[in-house]
Amino acid sequence: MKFRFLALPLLALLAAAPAFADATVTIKNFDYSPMDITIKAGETVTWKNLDGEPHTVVSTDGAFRSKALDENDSFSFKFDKPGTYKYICSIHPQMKATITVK
Ligand SMILES: [Cu+2]
Repeated sequence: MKFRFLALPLLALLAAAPAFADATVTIKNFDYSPMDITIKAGETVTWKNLDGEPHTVVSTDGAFRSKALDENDSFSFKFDKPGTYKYICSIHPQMKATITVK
């Protein structure tokens, strides 16, 4: 019987989680974290900005481009093709990171 009391909050947690994100990159202190991640083709990366400054996520070869993300905004992109995807923040071009898709 105890299980019933546990199951409801657990289901609520699952429903609240973004089911589409296979990997998450946080943006904090003008850095992407982790800076380099490897995922599988078909997976989705979600970036979330935790800085008070706006940041963007812009592929250097044009594969994806976010709008300016304010604090706590997020951006997701699904990577269908294997490859190495370098990206920068277009507002602070010294911010660089890479997604590797296998
Ligand atoms: Cu930035």
